[in-house]
This record gives sequence, structure tokens and C-alpha cells, in this order.
Amino acid sequence: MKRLFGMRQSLKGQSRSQIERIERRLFLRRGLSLGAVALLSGCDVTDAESVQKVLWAMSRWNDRVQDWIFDPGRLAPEFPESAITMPFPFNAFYSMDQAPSVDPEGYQLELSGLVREKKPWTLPELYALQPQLSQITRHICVEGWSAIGKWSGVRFSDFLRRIGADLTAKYVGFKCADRYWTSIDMPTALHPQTLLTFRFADQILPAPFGFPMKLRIPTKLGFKNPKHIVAMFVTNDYPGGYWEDQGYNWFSGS
Ligand SMILES: Nc1nc2c(c(=O)[nH]1)N[C@H]1C(S)=C(S)[C@@H](COP(=O)(O)O)O[C@H]1N2
Ligand SMILES: [Mo]
Repeated sequence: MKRLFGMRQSLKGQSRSQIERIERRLFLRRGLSLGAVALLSGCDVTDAESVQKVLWAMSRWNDRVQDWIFDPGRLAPEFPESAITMPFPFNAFYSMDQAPSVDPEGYQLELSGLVREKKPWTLPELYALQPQLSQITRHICVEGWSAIGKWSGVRFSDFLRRIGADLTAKYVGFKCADRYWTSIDMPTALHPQTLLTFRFADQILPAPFGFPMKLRIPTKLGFKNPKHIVAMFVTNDYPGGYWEDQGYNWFSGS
């Protein structure tokens, strides 16, 4: 609502009802573009394909609005150690015993796209990154559960600067050892609470919870937090993701 509030300030002299009318009009105009999508597609609700198309368009429109209201300074709540959920729930698109086992010796993080330093990173090099910090936040899964956990690592913004990423690019994409993939918007990548983590509950990330590396984003839903990251790329071409390509809303954040 940043822009609406800005608008409210610039209208200081106006009466409340006038301001409310203007706000309504702004909402209507945005609402209309959504209605127009449904009208233009001439959607026949018995035709699954055109319904699908309209839903996709609505979700992409939703991404734009969420990006528009995203406040890079707004922080997700943090909690004391006593609030940590134990045992912490596991989730993936497979069962816990099928989590990938990544060989720490042979591991290399591959970098590509709009980054200056494309040299791959070994685990000892990643562990040596400074400064390292810990954060206790709530992880929320679309499947209807949430849990509070502690993750430690480096600010993702520090890492992106270190590799000379183009910070004006639109997206950062991730590929994982279990063939999962996802992508996020650059403002979220640069958010101060977005961490590239190596530890969970003060231990090296256990295999099911994302060894060797998980991107922890407390401002986004669980499925936007990739575990077992093996490659990263910076791009202006929409990369989608494993669940996103099956209909989960891409932005899925606050
Ligand atoms: N590589 C990978 N990352 C993933 C997933 C996955 O299946 N593979 N699942 C996502 C989903 S839906 C959730 S809720 C969280 C679960 O993380 P947890 O096992 O640490 O609770 O990981 C996310 N990141
Ligand atoms: Mo999830």
C-alpha cells in the first residue's frame, strides 16, 4: 500500500471522503484489468483450457501487485530460542528417506547468468564467508502447517555483491540436488532477512533439511525456500519453478 499512502499524504488538504473515493477508483482501475482478462479471453467455463489460462493470467497479475506492495524494509517476526518447534517438520515432493545425499567433498556451487565472477564455490569456501549470522523465524507451508526454526549463514545480499551479480536484474533462480527448482524477485533476494544458510538448529544442515545449503526467506512461503542448492543464476527471463509451474502463485510472499 506504499503508493496509496504516498497518495494520501499528497492529498492532505482534501476531505476524507474525497480521499476514499480516489482510493476506490485506484482499486477499481486495477480490479478492471483483472476483469478485462476474463472478458477478453471469452472464457467458456466448461472449457478447462481457457479457465486454466485465465487462472494463470490472474496469478501473474497477482505477482505484479505483490511486487508492487512489497516493502523491502518490512521485517518478518523473529523469535526467542524457547519458541523453536521440535521436532521440526520435514517436507519435500518425496518422503524423508528419499532426500538427496550430497557428497561434501565433490560439492560445487555453480553460478551463471548475469554475474561477474562465475567461479564455482566449494563447501569450505562457502563456510568461510563472513559475517555469519543466525535467525529464528517462522516457516509457513502452503499445505497448512507452520514451524519456528533457527537457520545460520550469510546475508544473501552480501553473497550476491561478492559474486558481482547484476542487482538490477529481475530474478535469481536456483537448481537443487533433488531436481527441485525455484526463483525469486531481486528485491526479496536483497532483503536483509534473506539468508544463504549452512546450519539448522546450530548443526550443519542435516540431509533432509537441505544439506549443504538452503536459502531461507522468512518473507516467503516454504516452497520458495530451496534446499540442497547446487546452482544459481541471475536473469531477466522469468524462470518459474517446480510448484510455480504447476500453479502455485510465483511471488508467494509479503
Ligand atoms: N530442494 C527442495 N527444496 C524444497 C522442497 C523440495 O521438495 N526440494 N520443498 C519446499 C517446501 S514445499 C517446503 S514446505 C520446505 C520444507 O523445508 P523443511 O523440510 O526444512 O521443513 O522446503 C521447500 N524447499
Ligand atoms: Mo511447502
